[in-house]
Amino acid sequence: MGVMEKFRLDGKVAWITGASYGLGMAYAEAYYEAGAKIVFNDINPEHYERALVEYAKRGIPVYGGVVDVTKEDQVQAFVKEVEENVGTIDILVNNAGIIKRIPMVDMTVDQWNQVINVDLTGPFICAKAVIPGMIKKGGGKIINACSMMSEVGRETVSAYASAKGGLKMLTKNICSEYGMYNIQCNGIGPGYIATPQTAPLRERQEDGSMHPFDRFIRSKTPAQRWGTTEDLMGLAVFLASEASDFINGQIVYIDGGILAYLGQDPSNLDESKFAEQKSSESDVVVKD
Ligand code: NAP
Ligand code: GCO
Repeated sequence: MGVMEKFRLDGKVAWITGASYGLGMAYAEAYYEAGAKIVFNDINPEHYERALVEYAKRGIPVYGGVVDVTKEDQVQAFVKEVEENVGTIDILVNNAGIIKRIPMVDMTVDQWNQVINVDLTGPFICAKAVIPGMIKKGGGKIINACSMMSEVGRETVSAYASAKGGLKMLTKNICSEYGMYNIQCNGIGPGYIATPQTAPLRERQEDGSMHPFDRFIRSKTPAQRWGTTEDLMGLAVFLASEASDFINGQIVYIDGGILAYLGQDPSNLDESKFAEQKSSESDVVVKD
């Protein structure tokens, strides 16, 4: 097999959770281009229906369902349905996630639990559901949506960082426990990417000036820009393909260099150089 063939996903069944827009839809598009059959879910029926229209517009056949990743009965039933109608799931991307930006002392236990349930328990539930099929089939790929917050913290994201830190260790543990079955479990660790999840951090101020956090992130990123969903597609395909068969338990950071860089004084940035980085068109269409 030629080396580029190793990056193909022909005939593989790829399930990307929470892929109605944002990073999940970008992963689905990349996997389709690489030859995979696409399966996705979303918790919100309206977003799910709008995503079906968007996938059709892009010419991407999908199999999907309205499934809450925190509900094991829904997940187990969905995986059984996919196995009957599409085939055994070869690739699982635990992409679905939420964030609540609340100072820790003001956060309720319910708010904390909501974030932990989606961002950490959800990936556990989904991986638990697909691993038996992967073992029967002789192997598989599990890719967890980790984050800069799997490594560092910041104000107001205590639950999210705790979940993403836990997801880093869940990634290493699935690697440890199921690597013997030719299952590779790795994490993709995006930096700051322009999607609906980060839109509040990029909105222009009333006077048209940059959001302070936008200026901060650009001062911490050597490329002085936010990532785009397209930036992540190549790594997502690599981690889902045979090209990464001997990589296991790793979190691969794709952050434009943030984790390597001390950063510069935000006031040094020439604001005139920067247009507001908006989420992609499909994000806006699906996530009203
Ligand atoms: P996003 O725009 O907020 O999209 C999240 C997706 O997950 C939405 O489709 C959402 O559906 C779905 N979802 C939420 N809760 C769910 C549940 N219980 N069951 C099923 N689906 C659910 O997020 P994103 O920016 O694309 O990020 C995707 C993943 O990458 C997340 O895990 C995020 O933490 C991680 N990440 C993002 C960045 C970034 O800068 N954007 C960086 C690092 C890591 P609804 O909208 O219908 O609720
Ligand atoms: C935040 C952001 C981040 C990004 C991402 C960074 O509020 O700090 O939402 O958490 O989503 O996780 O890698």
